[in-house]
Amino acid sequence: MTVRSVAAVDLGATSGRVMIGRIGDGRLDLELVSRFPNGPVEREDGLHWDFGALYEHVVAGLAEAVRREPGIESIGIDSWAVDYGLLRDGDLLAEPFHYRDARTARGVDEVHAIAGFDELYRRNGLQFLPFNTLYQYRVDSRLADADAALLIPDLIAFLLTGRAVAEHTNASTTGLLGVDSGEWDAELAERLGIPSRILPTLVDPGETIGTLRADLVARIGKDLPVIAVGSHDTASAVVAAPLSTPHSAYISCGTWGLVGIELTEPVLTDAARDANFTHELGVDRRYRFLHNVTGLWLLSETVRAWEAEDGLAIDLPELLAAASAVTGDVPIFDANDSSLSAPGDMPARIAALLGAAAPSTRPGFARSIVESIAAAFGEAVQTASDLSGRELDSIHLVGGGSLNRLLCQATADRTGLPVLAGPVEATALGNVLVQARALGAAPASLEELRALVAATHEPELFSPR
Ligand code: LFR
Repeated sequence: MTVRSVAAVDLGATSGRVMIGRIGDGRLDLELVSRFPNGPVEREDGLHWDFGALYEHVVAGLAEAVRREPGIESIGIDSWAVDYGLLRDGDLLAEPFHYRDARTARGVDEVHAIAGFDELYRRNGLQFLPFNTLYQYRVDSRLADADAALLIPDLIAFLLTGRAVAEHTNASTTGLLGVDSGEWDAELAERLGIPSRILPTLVDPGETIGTLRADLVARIGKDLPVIAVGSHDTASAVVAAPLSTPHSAYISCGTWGLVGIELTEPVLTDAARDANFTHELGVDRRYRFLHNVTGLWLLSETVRAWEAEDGLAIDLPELLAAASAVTGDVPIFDANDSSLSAPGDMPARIAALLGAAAPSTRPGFARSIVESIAAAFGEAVQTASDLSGRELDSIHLVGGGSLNRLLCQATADRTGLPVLAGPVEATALGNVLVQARALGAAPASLEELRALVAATHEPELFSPR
């Protein structure tokens, strides 16, 4: 067997990256080609993504990847979920909105006046998040002009190949996909005033979306196919979470902490709905039965505010080391409090939740944040177990949060379960694995793919204390 290589584009809410993935001869590894910042940008009509800059970074990163590794055989793209661009005759009508934009509140009220949350949950199986795409569509004044709506990875794939499709895992985060059927719920869309013509043909991870447009072949340096992967970043991350038994929970931790288990059948009970547990579609039609916990967003926004105050960069590892050294109990707050979701002065908003108990030092404050995230993780793990009736004996914590040792240990302590941390780049690895499988360069089942991850990326164990 030889080593094969692919390019993975992985766009997160705070940074994006292009990587080369290599697989074969017992190997599975990543080479970082480029990393670029991402985040909300304030425009006249609200919060957006600087999509033009992101797209340029993607194309430049792909060109550099091919320069470094001319043997690359394909491209896969994943990003955060729910956000989209509207097209008319192939042209982007407006810069995509950021899901943290405040306009969605009106969308929620309007949608729920037509179809209540209970009905929505029965149809789409999704937890309530105020930014689910259907709420955004409802208040998008450009919708009437559009002939297609593409989620971010699909939009990039369209710009690269000219083919407009909707990859299944990410499509499930719109709220317009039937949880049982896996097909567009056109009836619901039309009832909500969302023209079903904008919903593109669905494709599954592993299908080839198309090949690069001629001008991009020249710029990137090679004629390459774009292969659909689990284009929702969390779907890709869970592909590469080295779960070895159904009794393992996962936490995919970056900006968000996605806490749950993998199921083959949905659990559409009233209790699951009331606990706000979602059924996002996974690769190979598994369900991610999980709850969104506000993750490292709380820490990164806090650090951003302190840096603005000081006019100086803060060394995160140093801050976390000082936070680890804090002795005694720190107060915790509800990490999912809705006051913490918009960008802005995070320390003041957290202090308002903590009241008089708010730690007065920065290490103490950071410790409160980490412990509060871990407490919310613990609660969600317990709820996942209660709702599914499944006993859980370990937690795989993957993504950027796996580097945060304080968080990993606090999660083990608060759940009483061993936490297996890593891989840190689970999302990019999942992206690579699904491309490799489509190319015949990786095994067929998710279980075998995960075994390969486990063999090549040994997790670090945090035992509960
Ligand atoms: C994680 C993630 C979550 C989704 C949130 C918003 O990056 O994709 O799964 O709920 O971002 O899209």
